[in-house]
Amino acid sequence: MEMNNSNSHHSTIQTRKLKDPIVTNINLIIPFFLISLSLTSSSLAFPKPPPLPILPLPSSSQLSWQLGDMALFLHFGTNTFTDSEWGTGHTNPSIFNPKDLDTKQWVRVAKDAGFSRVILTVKHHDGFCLWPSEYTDYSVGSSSWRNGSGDVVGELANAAREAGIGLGVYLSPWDRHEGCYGRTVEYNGYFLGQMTELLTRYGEIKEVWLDGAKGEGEKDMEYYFDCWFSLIHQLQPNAVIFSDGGPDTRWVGDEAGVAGSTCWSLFNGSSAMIGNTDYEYSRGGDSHGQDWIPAECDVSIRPGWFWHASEVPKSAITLLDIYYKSVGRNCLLLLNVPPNSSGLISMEDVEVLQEFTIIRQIIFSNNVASNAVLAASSTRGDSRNTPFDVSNILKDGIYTYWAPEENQNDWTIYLDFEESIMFNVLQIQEPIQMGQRVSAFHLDVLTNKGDWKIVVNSTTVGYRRILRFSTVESQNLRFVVDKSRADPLISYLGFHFDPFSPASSESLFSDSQVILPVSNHSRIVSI
Ligand code: FUL
Repeated sequence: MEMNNSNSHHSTIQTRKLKDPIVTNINLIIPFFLISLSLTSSSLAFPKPPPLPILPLPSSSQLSWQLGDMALFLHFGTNTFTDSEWGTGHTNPSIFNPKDLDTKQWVRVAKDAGFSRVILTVKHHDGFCLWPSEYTDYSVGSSSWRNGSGDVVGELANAAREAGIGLGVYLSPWDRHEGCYGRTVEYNGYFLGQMTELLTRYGEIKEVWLDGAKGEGEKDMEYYFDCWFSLIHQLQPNAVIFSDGGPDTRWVGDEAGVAGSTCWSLFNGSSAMIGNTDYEYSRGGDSHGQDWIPAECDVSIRPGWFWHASEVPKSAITLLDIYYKSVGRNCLLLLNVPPNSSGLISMEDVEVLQEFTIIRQIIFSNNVASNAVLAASSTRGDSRNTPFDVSNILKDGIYTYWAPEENQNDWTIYLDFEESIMFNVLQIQEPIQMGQRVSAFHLDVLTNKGDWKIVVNSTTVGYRRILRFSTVESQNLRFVVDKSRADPLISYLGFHFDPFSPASSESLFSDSQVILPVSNHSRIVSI
């Protein structure tokens, strides 16, 4: 019945159309009108979609790693009690007895100083395990600490979870204690057995740190890296794997915490040899790299990686310099702060970290551009409701950004501070979820004579780029992208004043720059 009705209705309309030419025309005009109306309203109501991302892109675990900025490294084990760096693997495990061990203190220190995760040497090269592994008796289980019933990894995992910060494990492939080290199949089995314990007993693990170090003349053997990587990703899908060449984060190539002043997260993982790093390639990455493997900068707060009574921590100003050269160069800073033989982070280290935190807050909590009047050379989907407006560059985070219109030959952001303002630090962020793009940029200021003068120029940006230069006092500025792998996207511009860094240290100002002579140039050297 219904089918019939609809058929007859359909034929009625057709008949009418044929009979009456005016009705026929209206029937043609109305749909056309409706279509054009809907097209007009769609272009008014809907913004232009985001630009296409450019490959390679970070995974979600790489993004969360990078957004964390800093991680705290904890070197701890029998070496802490023997005043050594590379234990022989034959120290009596009973020596391990940190009477006041308090992992909550470690985590508190990390959190208060702005570290997003802690990474513990659960087994260093000497083979001593900080958890009771079923595959060896060379562990806390044989120590005098808590009569052999303790588990440092378990305690740290609980403390980190309670505090809401991530946990990572350093499990050394090179093992100077384990008897089967050197017998490839057997040792790979042992290593994977231990890895499985670590990745299944302690909740979420955010990072697995695979150290490529091995002493000269040690037993030769092959590590089954592909097998290790697959197992780790299978058991802990949110973990990043660190090694000399990735797969998720790469070693920067030095132990000073310093990245190249050009630093791409792009890299070719297949050309990196674990245990045989090409230092130049690692510190700078590769603008043509096929893989997203950002660099991690490891460095110790003290001369050694393990705690030694005779050593003292670096100053907060030195840490700030390292911060500029790691976090400020698109990397994660992995700062080692080794617990002492009581099982606590020493007070002198805590004090330095507190100072480091305060000076970062003083410098970076104030963006002197926050009230600037902004303009851009162009804006994608140029209309009032474009989501890519230049005002995004003053909003925190990478998920809002300025995008220029396509096919431009000028990519410039203009800032008018409305009064002369003093600054000596520029901070830039790219929305790296869309790929790393910028490969050259510069900052100009407008002089009293009305011409533009360059303050600083540089190369890559990435997640975060921070540049220091001599103090500039200016009202009008322009930030210019000179070269980019695709239309440049800028999510943040910060102008800050750093009164702490020494004014004229060559090592501090390694980015090429031209210094502008400024009026009323004043500089606070220390407070
Ligand atoms: C190196 C190791 O040999 C050091 O002892 C330390 O663990 C450092 C982070 O990595 O390769």
